[in-house]
Formats: sequence, structure tokens, C-alpha cells
Amino acid sequence: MTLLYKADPERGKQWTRLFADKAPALSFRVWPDIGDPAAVRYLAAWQPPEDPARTLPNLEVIFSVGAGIDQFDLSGVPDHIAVVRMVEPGIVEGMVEYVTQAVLTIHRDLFDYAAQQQQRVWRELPVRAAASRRVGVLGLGMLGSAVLERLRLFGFACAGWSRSAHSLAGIDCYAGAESLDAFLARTDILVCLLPLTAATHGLIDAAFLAKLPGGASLINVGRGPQLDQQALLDALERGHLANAILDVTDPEPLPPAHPFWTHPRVRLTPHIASATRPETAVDVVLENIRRHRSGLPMLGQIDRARGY
Ligand code: NDP
Ligand code: OXD
Repeated sequence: MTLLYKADPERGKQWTRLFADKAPALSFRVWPDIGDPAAVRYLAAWQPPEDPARTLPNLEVIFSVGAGIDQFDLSGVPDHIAVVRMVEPGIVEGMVEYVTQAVLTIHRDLFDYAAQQQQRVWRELPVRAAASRRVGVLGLGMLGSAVLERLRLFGFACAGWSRSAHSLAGIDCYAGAESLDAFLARTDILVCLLPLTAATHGLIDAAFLAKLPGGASLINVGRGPQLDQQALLDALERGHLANAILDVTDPEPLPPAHPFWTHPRVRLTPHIASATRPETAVDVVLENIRRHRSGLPMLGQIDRARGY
């Protein structure tokens, strides 16, 4: 029984060492050295090969090496092959760090201080109490809920929005399309941590941004196509939005002439908010293989109809 890895080759070397150490009996191979294709039961990939069921006739499970699975073309993956996203503590830690720094950057006026520094201006701005700053997170899954739990400790007024109803201590939870307007109206710093699906593609458009209070800011760590980038530029231009911190864009990278590169109110990072950490991911993949062999539900198995 083989587990085949098909993603970044450098990380592949780490995965190889870790699997050799933690599961020496498992045959672990790195694409394109697949050995006997019929022996491959598990695939850990960022992008599966084209027509995976034909290339790997006995494939049972595809593990995404990332938290998202939107990069997979599932139309070519038959239903009997389970698809599992990465649910591991390293990704969560990285995302909590990134979003915390982004929220604090906005909360403590670092965009304004950067502009002042350019002009050699030494001037204090009034400090707002965290309790008066309303943070709202789109998505209350593995990442959104962890981010909110941490932000709550700073004293921010925290809320989250999801598809189904949730209950989280100290967080105002909103659910479903009918509650979106109320959620947006109470949000000063909006964080997007939604998966990319048909329902979230283009969700953050001009009408959506207009529902945020004047002076609100956006942090997008979900996926680039969830945001209408021109609508964001327009909202910043009009002064309706104050700042944006974007870790994901569409396309990635943006073309050199894109206005985001030089916009004083936009901070860009190259999709680095968080990444799977092989040391912890390997344990989760091994646990999922054990579960799968015993007929138990796997951690992070996606619902194909829902798209995440
Ligand atoms: P989860 O699947 O655990 O959570 C997704 C959340 O989004 C759930 O709360 C879900 O609601 C909610 N949701 C999905 N669709 C809708 C909808 N149409 N309307 C309202 N809420 C919706 O995902 P994770 O938290 O693990 O990851 C979220 C995303 O973060 C990933 O898909 C990926 O795109 C992005 N990501 C980005 C990284 C980066 O470096 N920039 C790194 C890792 C992930 P419900 O709870 O009701 O199901
Ligand atoms: C992920 C990502 O989905 O890196 O893990 O964006």
C-alpha cells in the first residue's frame, strides 16, 4: 500500500524523512517516482494528476496538503475517492499569528503612522480601546474560530459568520445569508476566512462592502476570487474603507501594473498567512489512514456537494 506525495519537492523531502521515521512500514513515494500505480491507495497533493482514477486505479483517498481544496478539479474525481482537507495544528497557529498581527496593525493605526513616517511627521493619534473595535470573521471553521478565540483575549468585540449556526463563548455568532447584513453593519475590521466555493466566489463585492460601516477595514486571508478587487479599490478611493491587508489575490501574483502593489492603503503578502507544517501534518495523515482502514470518519473529509 503506497502513499504518494505530489506537491512542493522541497517539502517532499521533509515528508519523506518524517514518514520514514514515524511509519517505516508504509511505502511513501514522491511524484513522479510513483512505483506500481496499482499500489497507490492514498495521494497527498496540492494538485492531483489529471484523471487521477485512471492514473492511479486503486486510489481511495486524496489528501490536500493545504487547508483549502478549491485548487482541485473534482469533476475528474469519481465519488468513491474521498477528498480530505488538511486539518492540523500548525496551519491554525500560523493563521492565528497572521490575523492577529493584521488586526493589531489596523487597530493601532500603523497605516497612518507609516504615512506619517514618509513625511517625517511625529504625531500621536488617539488610541482606541480594543473593546470599542468590532472585529468580524467570515467563516467559523477550524481557522475562523481559532482566530476569534485569540482576538477575544485582546478585548475586541468579536463576531463571526458561518453557513450553519454556531455557539462560541464570548463571540456573537451569525449564521446564513439572512444575518449577513447585520453582521457587516457591526464590523469595523472584517477578516475573510471562508473556503472558495460557488457560494463564496465574488461574495465581497461593491454591495457587500457598502454594508460595512464607513472607515472599516478588510483583511483577506481566504481566497483571492472571493473579493471583487475593483470594488475594493473604489471603496478605498471613496474613503468608505480605510485599509486592506491582502494575503490572497486574483491572480497570484498580481500583474506588475496592478494598483494594489503601490496603494498606500493596501498591504500585500504573497499567500503566506499560514502553511501546513510537515511535522504536525504527517501525524494527521497517519491518523486519517488508520481511521480510513478501520472504516471511521476521517478528520477534514470534505462534503463534495457543499464544496468544502
Ligand atoms: P473550514 O471548512 O473549517 O471552515 C469554513 C467555514 O466557512 C465554516 O464555518 C463554514 O460554515 C463557513 N462557510 C462556508 N461556506 C459558507 C457560506 N456560503 N456562507 C457562510 N459561511 C460559509 O475551513 P478552514 O477554517 O480550515 O479554512 C478556511 C479557508 O482558509 C480555506 O478554505 C482556505 O481558503 C483559507 N486558507 C488560507 C490560507 C492562507 O495562507 N491564506 C491558509 C489556510 C487556509 P459552517 O461552519 O456552517 O460549515
Ligand atoms: C491552504 C493555503 O489552503 O495555503 O492551506 O492557502
